[in-house]
Amino acid sequence: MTTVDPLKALKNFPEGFVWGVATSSFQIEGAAAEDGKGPSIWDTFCRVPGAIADASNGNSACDHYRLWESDLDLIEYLGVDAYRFSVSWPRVRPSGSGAWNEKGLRFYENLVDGLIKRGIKPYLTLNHWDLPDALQQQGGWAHRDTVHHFVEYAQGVMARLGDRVTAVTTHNEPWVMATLGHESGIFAPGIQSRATALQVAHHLLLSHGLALQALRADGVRSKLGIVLNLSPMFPASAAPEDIEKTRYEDGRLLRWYVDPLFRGAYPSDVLARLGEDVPAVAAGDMEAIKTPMDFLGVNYYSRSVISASGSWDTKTGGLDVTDMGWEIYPEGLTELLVRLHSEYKLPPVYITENGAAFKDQVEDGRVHDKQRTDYIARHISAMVEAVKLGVPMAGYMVWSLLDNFEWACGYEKRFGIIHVDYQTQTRTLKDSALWYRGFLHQLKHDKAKAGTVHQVPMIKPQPELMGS
Ligand code: IFM
Repeated sequence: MTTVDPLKALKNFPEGFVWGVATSSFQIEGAAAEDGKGPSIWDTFCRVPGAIADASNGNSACDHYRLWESDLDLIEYLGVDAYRFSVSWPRVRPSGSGAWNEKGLRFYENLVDGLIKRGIKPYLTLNHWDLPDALQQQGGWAHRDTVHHFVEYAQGVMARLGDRVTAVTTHNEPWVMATLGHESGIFAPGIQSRATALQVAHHLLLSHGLALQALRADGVRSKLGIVLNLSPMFPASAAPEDIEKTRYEDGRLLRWYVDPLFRGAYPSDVLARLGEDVPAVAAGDMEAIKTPMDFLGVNYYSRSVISASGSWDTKTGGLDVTDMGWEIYPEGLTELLVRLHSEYKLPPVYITENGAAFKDQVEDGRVHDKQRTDYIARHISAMVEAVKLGVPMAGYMVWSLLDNFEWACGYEKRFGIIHVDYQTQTRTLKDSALWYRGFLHQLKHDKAKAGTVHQVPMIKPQPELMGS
């Protein structure tokens, strides 16, 4: 089992390195139609027969809309520096444009104030996929008007919260919204068209750049950036067609986003393969997309192995897999970060998501999720390697604080370091949460002696913090 020596690790961390936990609005809040919230594309998508593995929806989720204060107590108990959460656009502006919903804005204002009161830095994401359904009826992200609605939404939210929020992410994982939402159609809004997906990706990037410009013009002082889901890609074999497909997929996942953000251009090898699917780009768009960012967020879970025939059996790789079927490959995190650092001029980088789903069980009030603890520890080690190799790392956040609605998998997959009983809404800290707490505690406070984190004495769960 890989371990992290926190004191050695500490030496390698830049001043002000931020440790956190992450969630998103649709996955935890519930209260889907309460206090004036409008429907999002995910509320609609959940009604499509067969779209969600367990036929569930986000109506109740983790009931965080009501339980937010005790959830913040849990975050405080973990001893993290930061909490990454997202604002539900249809909760604060139900139709996407037009009237604002004061109750929705107040919810996030209370959340932010509650974090600050507990000494936790708010890291706010504006778009973690839950587009107002009213905007989808007008074409959604495929329509250029949505770009301008997003900029207005960003300005409205930040006019209210910008004086208190440490960092703002415009979009979480644009590749997922574009490709899974509009090309394979397995995510909301369930469209299947490569041309639409590429136009959506362009509009997401454009709205990111324009929002940064507008927020800076408004005097917002929070750090501004975007979050990308990235993974290193390997050809399944040395066959030329596998190598060529890998280059294309790498272009679609990584270079399609990172090149415009840092170089102001889409990758020419990908453009050359798109034929009529090349998106419409107006004069000035690429300059706007290249607007300098204060940080880049990277979500890392696994590697990808690409075969031209489309299928690759993870058993061939010989690596352990998570309950999502994703290979556990921490080295890929180091490889990815080092590659980004050598090919692009990076701002400070956060791992904004990293974690794993496993089949957890509550036994006598405990969840012994050794595999998740190991997963997290090994990925922190991999990040430490990247720090040593000069990558400008600024933070690390575990996905996720709570078990939650895992999109098309519904509630069947559990990513939380805190277990959620969806019948009673009881929270139980898993061993991984206690480990993370112990790790952070030792990292920050135990100056006496170095040792592996697995020697940190287990902290007893505190029942009063764990729901009833
Ligand atoms: O749950 C998701 C999250 O919403 C975005 N990144 C990946 C996670 C795990 O699939």
